[in-house]
Amino acid sequence: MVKIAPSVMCADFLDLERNIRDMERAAVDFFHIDIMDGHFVPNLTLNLDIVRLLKSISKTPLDVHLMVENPENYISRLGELGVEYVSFHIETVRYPFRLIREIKGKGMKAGIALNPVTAVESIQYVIGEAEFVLVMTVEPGFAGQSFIPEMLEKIALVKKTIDSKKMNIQIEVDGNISEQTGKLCVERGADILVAGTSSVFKKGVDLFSACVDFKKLMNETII
Ligand code: S6P
Ligand code: MG
Repeated sequence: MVKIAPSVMCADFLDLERNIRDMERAAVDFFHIDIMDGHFVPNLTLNLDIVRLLKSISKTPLDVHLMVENPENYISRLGELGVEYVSFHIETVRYPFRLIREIKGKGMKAGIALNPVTAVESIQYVIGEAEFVLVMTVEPGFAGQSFIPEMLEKIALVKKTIDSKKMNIQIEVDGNISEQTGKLCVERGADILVAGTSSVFKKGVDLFSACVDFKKLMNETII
C-alpha cells in the first residue's frame, strides 16, 4: 500500500482544524511536518508548538522532517511529544549512527533525508540502520517548486540498494509530488508520498476528496 503524508505547511492556517479533520476523514497515513531553522534552509515554517497542538487534537501519526542544523537538539522533545517518524538531513550530521540510535531510543522511526545533490553512496554504510529514506525531489525549503527529474534515477538506486541487502526500509519522496510525478516515483519504489500544493492542497479543490482520490490513484499505479 502506498502511503500519503499531506504536508501541513501547505494547509490553510486560518482554517487549520477543519483541514486536519478533512485529512483525518480521508484516512491519510501521516501528517508531514516540515521544521526549518532558517540556517540549513532559508525559510522558517512549523515548530514544536504546532507538533504539540496536533498531538493534542489528532491521532494521525506525525512524520517530522527536520531541515535544521544540529537536528540532535530536537530529538528528545520530539520523542516526548509522541512523534512517530522523524527524518534528519545527512548533510547536517557528523555522527549519523549515534543520531539514529537516539531517535530509535526515543521510540520513533528514524529516517535519513537526502538533498537532491547528495549521492546515495553517502549513506551506503548507515542506510541499514534507518527505517526510511526521504529522497528530496526538490531543493528543501519551499513548497511549490518543480520536480528534479534526475531524482527518479536516485529513487530507483535507493530501492535497488535496499532490495540487494534485503533490508526493510521505506522510501519517502518529497517535493512537487503530483498525480504524474507521484506515479513515476511509485513505479521506482516510493512507499510514502508527501502531498503538497501539487496534489491535495489546491485552491478551490476540496481537501477531503483530493486526499481520497490521490491515495486511490497512487495505489492503482502499482505494477
Ligand atoms: C519543502 C518541504 C516539503 C514541502 C512540500 C510541498 O522543503 O520539505 O515537505 O512542504 O514539498 O509540496 P509541493 O507539492 O508544494 O512541492
Ligand atoms: Mg518536507
